Amino acid sequence: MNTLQLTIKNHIATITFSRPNALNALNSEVFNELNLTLDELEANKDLRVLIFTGEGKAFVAGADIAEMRDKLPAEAGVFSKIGHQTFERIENFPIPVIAAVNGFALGGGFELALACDFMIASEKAKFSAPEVNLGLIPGFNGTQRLPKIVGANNARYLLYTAEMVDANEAKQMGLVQKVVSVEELMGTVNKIAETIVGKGPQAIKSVKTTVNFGLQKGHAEGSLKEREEFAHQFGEQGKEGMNAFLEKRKANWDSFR
Ligand code: CO8
Repeated sequence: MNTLQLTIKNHIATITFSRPNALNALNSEVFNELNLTLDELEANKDLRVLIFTGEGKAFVAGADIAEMRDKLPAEAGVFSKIGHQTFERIENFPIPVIAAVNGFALGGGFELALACDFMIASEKAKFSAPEVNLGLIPGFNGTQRLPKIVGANNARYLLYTAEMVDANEAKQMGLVQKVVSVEELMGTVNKIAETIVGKGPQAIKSVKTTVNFGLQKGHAEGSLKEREEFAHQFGEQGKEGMNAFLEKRKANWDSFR
């Protein structure tokens, strides 16, 4: 891979965007390599958590403006569709996906982080939807995901002004769940990932599916989905978890995926 690095350890995969000379901007090659990597990770049933981060001073500084500049409207539409499909894949990935935001998360990079399950940021992280500075609008579903996460008015404010907010402001808006020092970022994110790995793997997948289902379809359908998923947990894995509690021992999830 030319544009990203993959490491896998203890059921946790980490994808590092790695085009530091272009602040990890997303071009066609990145999307291609990202989708191939997601194919590989999806087939690996031992994985429990996926982490995204970036090399250097950016998480991802947006779509690659140099590649986008000469696109015709129809080509821009195709590029937007590739982004939509890829980020939907991330949003609905079968395991939790954490954005470890080390630096600039701008434009398409901000939209990528919005498609993750949650964000942990370093004090150096900066967030912005700067598309209107370029006479553009978000094209990877930022207009759709941002209002759901920070509320309509916060979203409108960020989308109209292109203001760059730091990690603490992002936390106040509910964009980011934790802010830590640069040195602590990957250690903290890995610890959170290990906490998730310690839970019932089918239950974690089921929580993710159920939350997304409700967000996409609304309360009534989400509620039915929860009932169905709740009942579904009463197989061997749920029994192991409840038995472990009653027997005062640690649950053994080794045989479950
Ligand atoms: N695309 C291409 N190259 C980039 C990008 C980018 N998004 N961001 C930075 N770079 C390049 C710079 O051109 C520079 O290259 P070079 O060294 O060859 O001149 C290199 O990265 C380093 O950047 P800077 O020298 O600018 O670094 P600074 O620390 O001075 O500034 C900033 C950092 C503030 C992050 C600045 O680089 C910047 O403003 N970048 C652009 C951010 C931006 O506008 N992003 C949004 C892009 S639009 C978008 O993402 C739309 C998504 C939806 C697309 C839908 C499909 C149609």
